[in-house]
Amino acid sequence: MTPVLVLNGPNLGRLGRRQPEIYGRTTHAELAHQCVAWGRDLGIDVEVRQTNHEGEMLDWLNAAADDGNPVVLNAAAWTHYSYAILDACAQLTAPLVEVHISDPHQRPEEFRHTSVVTPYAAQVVAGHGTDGYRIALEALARR
Ligand code: CA2
Repeated sequence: MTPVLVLNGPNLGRLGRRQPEIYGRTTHAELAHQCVAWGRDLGIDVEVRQTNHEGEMLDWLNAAADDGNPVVLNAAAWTHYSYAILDACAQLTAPLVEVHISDPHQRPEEFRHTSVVTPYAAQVVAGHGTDGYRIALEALARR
């Protein structure tokens, strides 16, 4: 079965360790564990990865396009400015769900109000904390 890839971008490896008032107390390791368990409940294979390196994320997205993996993507800060991420999302062949732990549109910084991912996303899940990943996996399991 083609696994669903949960791809997390820069600084999300620090989840649960800084800014809990915005991003909550769940660590990335705990989130990865939960995503795999949610996938098991939904009957889908889930693989979770996190990188601080844009080139690595691009390689993962390009491979997902070639292999037809559905993707849950939290591109973190790259969401707001990376045309390389935009081009890679445009190539995806299976559904993409964009996830944000916070709701960038409700945050005061103007730069967070733009997303290069949204035009290619079947759904955007934002502002549900790390539960947003479960919502995204449920959406992909329904397709
Ligand atoms: O709300 C989200 O999921 C974001 O994608 C998180 C990004 C931010 O740039 C986006 O605007 C919204 C930042 C990720 C940084 O993650 C940290 C987690 C814990 C502690 C420090 C940073």
